Amino acid sequence: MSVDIPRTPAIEGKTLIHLFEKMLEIRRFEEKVWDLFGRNLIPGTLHLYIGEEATAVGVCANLRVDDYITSTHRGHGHCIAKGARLEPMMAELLGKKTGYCKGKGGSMHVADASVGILGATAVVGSGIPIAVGAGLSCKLRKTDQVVACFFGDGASNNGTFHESLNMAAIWKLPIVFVCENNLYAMGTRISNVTAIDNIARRAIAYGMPGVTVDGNDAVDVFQAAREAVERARKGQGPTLLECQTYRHKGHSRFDPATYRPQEEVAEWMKRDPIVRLRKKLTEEQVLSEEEAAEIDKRIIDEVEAAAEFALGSSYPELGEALEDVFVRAR
Ligand SMILES: Cc1ncc(C[n+]2csc(CCOP(=O)(O)OP(=O)(O)O)c2C)c(N)n1
Ligand SMILES: [Mg+2]
Repeated sequence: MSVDIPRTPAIEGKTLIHLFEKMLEIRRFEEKVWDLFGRNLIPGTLHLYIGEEATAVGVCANLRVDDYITSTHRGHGHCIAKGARLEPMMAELLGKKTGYCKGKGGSMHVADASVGILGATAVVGSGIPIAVGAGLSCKLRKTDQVVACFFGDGASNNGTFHESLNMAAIWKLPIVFVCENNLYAMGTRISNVTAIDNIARRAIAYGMPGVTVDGNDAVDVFQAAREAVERARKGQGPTLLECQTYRHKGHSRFDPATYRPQEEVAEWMKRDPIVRLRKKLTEEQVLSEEEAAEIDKRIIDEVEAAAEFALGSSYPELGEALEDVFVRAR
């Protein structure tokens, strides 16, 4: 089914529906974990991606299963968008044995090598050099795989960002550096720590294209990422893609985010990426209201089933604490 949308004639209806479904999957998953956390069923903390879904989904919709991503402390959305399954995701967050890391990693350490998720990490900026290593591996193995590297505006002031982009550009590595500029690094507003408005301008210094898009518009992100992924796949090197977005919640589950002006929050709430895409889909008759509601209902059921699976799973045994931590030397 093709739809005629200004500026996006090449995007098929089925792709738009895929973007909508994946964003909803992330949103409903995180709403559920917000609830479970409140019931003291999730240890540690959570960094929710609610509000930023269009970025992960728009980028990952251009990737193949054998392409790679690196993720961050705010990684649930990246992992779900790249194809992580809800059941082991949920179980990992609850610290259960059936989780992706057997319950020993938690929210900030989800990985699934079978779909190219090289891992989330709690150390800000540390995924960026890992993406460079993965990109170098793709190049040396002469595959046409691509790496999407997600990181925040805060991470872009870390030394690893500058060193990694420089190296990736010199070696023309197949990487899309995706900066999720949500205006804050914990409680620090970007204008207090970054002298330029658009982080994408930094690409000039490393001799690669830099593109800024509306990170709350899944179609805009999808199109810009498509170009960047194609460049990378053709051996033309990395791109810096800045997606301007906003988290609806605080930095973590413990943060009431009182440092953000109410008017700013209200303004961004009006730009909710899921509401926007749903409106576009129904107005352009790609989906009826009933079909959109049915998709949402199906996803809520899938998330509920994942939660039941996780709640019904066992915790790891104490004796397993050090398993999978060290490799025995031969
Ligand atoms: C190396 C390092 N420094 C500081 C921290 C504490 N910390 C955790 S998240 C965060 C802010 C990150 O901001 P940003 O990169 O913009 O990502 P966002 O949380 O906005 O998605 C900081 C400073 C950390 N985890 N690692
Ligand atoms: Mg940020």
